[in-house]
Amino acid sequence: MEGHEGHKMSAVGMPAAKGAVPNKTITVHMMDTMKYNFSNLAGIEEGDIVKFVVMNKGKIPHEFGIGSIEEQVAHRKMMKEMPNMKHEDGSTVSVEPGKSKELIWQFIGDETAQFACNVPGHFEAGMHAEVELH
Ligand SMILES: [Cu+2]
Repeated sequence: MEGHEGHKMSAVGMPAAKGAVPNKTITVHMMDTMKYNFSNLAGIEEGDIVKFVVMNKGKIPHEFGIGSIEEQVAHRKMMKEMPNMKHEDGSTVSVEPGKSKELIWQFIGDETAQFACNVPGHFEAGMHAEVELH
């Protein structure tokens, strides 16, 4: 990623610093119907540190990744080229069926943040959600 200073790894923020205290917690259920069910997605604001508790309620693996729309496009392209790759880089968690993981993210910037499952075919089937940062 070019043009970003500091530790900002994405156009929509970065993983929260160690010890940072989340000011919001959002539960995410990942469903085999290719849907995310969020406990509360409204009201994420720039500067928020959000703890996402990501649970896979389905029978197949799913991903929960945070990025700008452009970053998610690039991510999906990579996943298609390396289909067996488990992608975990601070902005994404892969969760096996019945398991859960946490991802703590600090939202920075004013682009649209997109949450996406980039397992091949899932995004296209509707497994994504967007939130405007204000
Ligand atoms: Cu999925």
